[in-house]
This record gives sequence, structure tokens and C-alpha cells, in this order.
Amino acid sequence: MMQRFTVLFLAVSFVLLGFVAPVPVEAALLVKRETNAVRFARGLPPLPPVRRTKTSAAKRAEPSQHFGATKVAKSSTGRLEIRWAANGTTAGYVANNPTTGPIGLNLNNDLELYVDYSDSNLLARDARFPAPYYVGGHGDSTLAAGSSNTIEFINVESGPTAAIWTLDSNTRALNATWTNSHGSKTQPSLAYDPSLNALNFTGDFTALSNLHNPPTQFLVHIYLSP
Ligand SMILES: *[C@@H]1O[C@H](CO)[C@@H](O)[C@H](O)[C@H]1NC(C)=O
Ligand SMILES: *[C@@H]1O[C@H](CO)[C@@H](O)[C@H](O)[C@H]1NC(C)=O
Ligand SMILES: CC(=O)N[C@H]1CO[C@H](CO)[C@@H](O)[C@@H]1O
Repeated sequence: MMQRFTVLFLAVSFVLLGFVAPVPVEAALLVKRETNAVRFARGLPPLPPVRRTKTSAAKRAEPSQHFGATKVAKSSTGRLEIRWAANGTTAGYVANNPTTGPIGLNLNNDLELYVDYSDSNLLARDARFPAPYYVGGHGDSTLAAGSSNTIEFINVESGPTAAIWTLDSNTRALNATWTNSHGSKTQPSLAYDPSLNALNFTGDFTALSNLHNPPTQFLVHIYLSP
């Protein structure tokens, strides 16, 4: 019924336009306008407006899970990519180094470490260094706002100093939650010291970087990359 009507309607439109072709834009607009008029006559609401810009279409295509809480991945595998917070470019990948383990980046043609992420843990695959094989934090210092204290980013036994990670399934960012020995929790930042090629957690990156002028520590973010 509707189809037949549309065909008829198109025919009428062409007659009205006097078969002057090609006039695709006007024809389309006319059909659209008249169609809404017809819809009104039949007691229907107007058709939704045409989306004209690429931007609005792109915005609609974005997954709605960006809003609200982080979408957490259950398990995944990848390399540990370190990006400079200052500009988002890759500083390097955590190394699978036979002597220093995973404390630094693969600067000297070291192999990159692959890890399995699950249950808040990062477990090294094919580690070339001796056990332990989880990637986490080691140290007795208390991490807190206002304190330059650090905890080493290093290979650890399974347990509370290993099960600290959350993987954002959208951005692939790994976020740590560190529990201090007296029980307080903090979401530490990661600092990279290029001169030591070492990563450390800190509760207050500003306090840590203020220790040296010029600073020796750089704020970085860690991602699980394919
Ligand atoms: C990004 O920032 C880091 C740290 O400040 C710097 O060493 C590096 O050169 C920067 N890279 C680019 C491409 O700007
Ligand atoms: C997780 O880490 C990323 C990059 O380090 C950061 O941008 C993001 O805000 C963090 N998310 C949460 C929930 O802390
Ligand atoms: C500032 C700081 O605490 N740096 C430490 C980071 O971690 C390495 C090894 O993992 C230590 O040697 C540094 O002293």
C-alpha cells in the first residue's frame, strides 16, 4: 500500500517537475517535504531530520559505554606499552630482560615482555628472567598524596602486590590500585626514570618530580597492547 503510494507520488512529482532532469537535489527535497506532508495528513509524526554532517554521524557511532564507569576486561594478552603522559607517544615496551626482569623498557634490543592479564594480575609469558613471574609492585613505602615515596614496578609473587591491575577494555589502559601495609588504598601514578631505565609507582607524581631540578622522572601511562 505504502509502496504503491510512493511510486504514484514519485510519478506525480516528476510530472510536477515537468521531467526536467537532472534535478536530484530539488527532487529529493520535494519528495521528502511532501512525504512529511502526507504523513501529517495521515496523523503520523514527521520523519526524523536528515543528519547532514559527518560529525554528528560519527558521534552517534561512538559506543555508549564511554559514559559512566570504566568497562573492565576479564582477560587478555599483550605487551606492556609505556606512553609519555606529556604527549601520548610510545616511550617503549616493558622488557623481558634476563637479568633485570621487567623493571625497564626494551631500549637495547631487549625482547618485549608478553603478559597474560586476568583476575587483576599480569603474568609474564615465556619469561627470560628467574621467578617470580607476576608484574606488580615491591616496597615498604606508603604511597599517598603529598608524598614522593615510590614502590618499584617489578616482578613479584602472586598475592596482594601482584593483583593490583584493572584493564580498561576500551582504551586498553592498565590502572593500578595499591594497598599500603596499613590498609589505605591509592591509585598510584607510574613514573619512568630514563637514566635508570626503571619504572616506579608513586602516590604523588608532582612531589616525586619536585625532588630533582631538572626532573629525572617522567609521568607515563601503561597500556596492554597487541
Ligand atoms: C614526548 O614526551 C617525552 C617526555 O617529556 C619526550 O622525551 C619525548 O621526546 C616527547 N616526544 C614527542 C614526539 O614529542
Ligand atoms: C586509567 O589510566 C589511564 C591512563 O593512565 C587514565 O587516563 C585513566 O584516567 C585511568 N582511569 C581510571 C579509572 O583511573
Ligand atoms: C625514585 C625511585 O624510587 N627510583 C627507583 C625505581 O625503581 C628502581 C628499580 O626498580 C630503583 O632502582 C630506583 O631507585
